[in-house]
Amino acid sequence: MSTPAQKQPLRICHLADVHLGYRRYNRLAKNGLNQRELDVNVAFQEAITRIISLKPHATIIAGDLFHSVRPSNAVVTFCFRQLRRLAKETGAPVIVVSGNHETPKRADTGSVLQLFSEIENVLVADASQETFTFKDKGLSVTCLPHAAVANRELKPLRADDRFQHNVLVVHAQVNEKWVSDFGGAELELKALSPHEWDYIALGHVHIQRTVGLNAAYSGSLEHTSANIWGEASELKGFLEVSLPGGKRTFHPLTSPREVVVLPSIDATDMEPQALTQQIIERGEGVAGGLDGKIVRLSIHNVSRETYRNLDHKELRALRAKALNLTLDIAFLTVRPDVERLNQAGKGVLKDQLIEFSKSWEVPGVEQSELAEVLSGYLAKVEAKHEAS
Ligand SMILES: [Mn+2]
Repeated sequence: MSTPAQKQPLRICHLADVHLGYRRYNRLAKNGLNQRELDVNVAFQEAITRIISLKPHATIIAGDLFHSVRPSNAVVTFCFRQLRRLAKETGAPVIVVSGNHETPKRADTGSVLQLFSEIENVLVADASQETFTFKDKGLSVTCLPHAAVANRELKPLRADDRFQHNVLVVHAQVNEKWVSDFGGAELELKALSPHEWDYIALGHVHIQRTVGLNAAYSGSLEHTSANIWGEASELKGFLEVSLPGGKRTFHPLTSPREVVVLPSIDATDMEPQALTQQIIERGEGVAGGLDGKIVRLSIHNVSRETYRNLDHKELRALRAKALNLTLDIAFLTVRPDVERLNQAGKGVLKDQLIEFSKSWEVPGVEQSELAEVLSGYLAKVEAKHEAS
């Protein structure tokens, strides 16, 4: 006789895409770590502390806990201590599912995540479809790590009726919307039998989004996407999910570094000095100051000459204030006068040149002689141009 499912409500914390070990820009923190790597650690630590204070019945990490297959010893140690703290202080299971970033290409490399399964109450699904059950909570959690989805090794997805709460965890790009990272396995929501589950915890998309009625991405904990600018205004955090019912509360973090996209500048006909001034005004106009932020400013239609003559010393001083200031310069590709000459065609240009030369007076030189000399030069230039 099977044990009847216990009728108790549960609260689950769902986070994903932590990307521990992510590094960008060449700023170092006081302890020698890359500043952005440290930022990601701080965000993870904040998330763990806040989850502990919520006392959930389980925590799910839906993939990309690490940014790479072989994270540094330092960040593995940091992660080990944070997961041990979470498992110990919540006294509840922590389920870790592998994402595309930490999944090795070759199975014999082994996953770094297996190490954490040595912590009491931490369960890891790194390579294949697995189901973890918790009788005392009436909870069954089925996990689809990246490798299981990418290898198309999906077993039939069915909820287990002996448990009151059935949760599915998947690291994949579900439907084509909101692509924020490459290398994810692609799936349609209907392939996950969504009606079977009380909740589907998704990882891979770095912004918090709901997919269908009972599935959601919690988003990343910091700005670690391939295109951080496109997601600059999105809050970073984790979800708290109540079962049954699947009511979700998003808990935004306070620690993630601010990413700012400034209004672009059209530099057409702008003198170097004026352009330098406008870049500085834009930079200093950032609400709350530029200090420590990650900022992008796009400038269109800049001629190479104007760019060379910008006040680079002043711009370096401006850049030093931000953690990173990216000037995205789109150079003018075609100079209008060259274009006009090209359109004119050879014969036309020669006629125009000779016509124009009639207004010149060169002492001791006949008009016809001048026309001949000019035609000769033009022929030489054209021959050189065709040879190149
Ligand atoms: Mn990711």
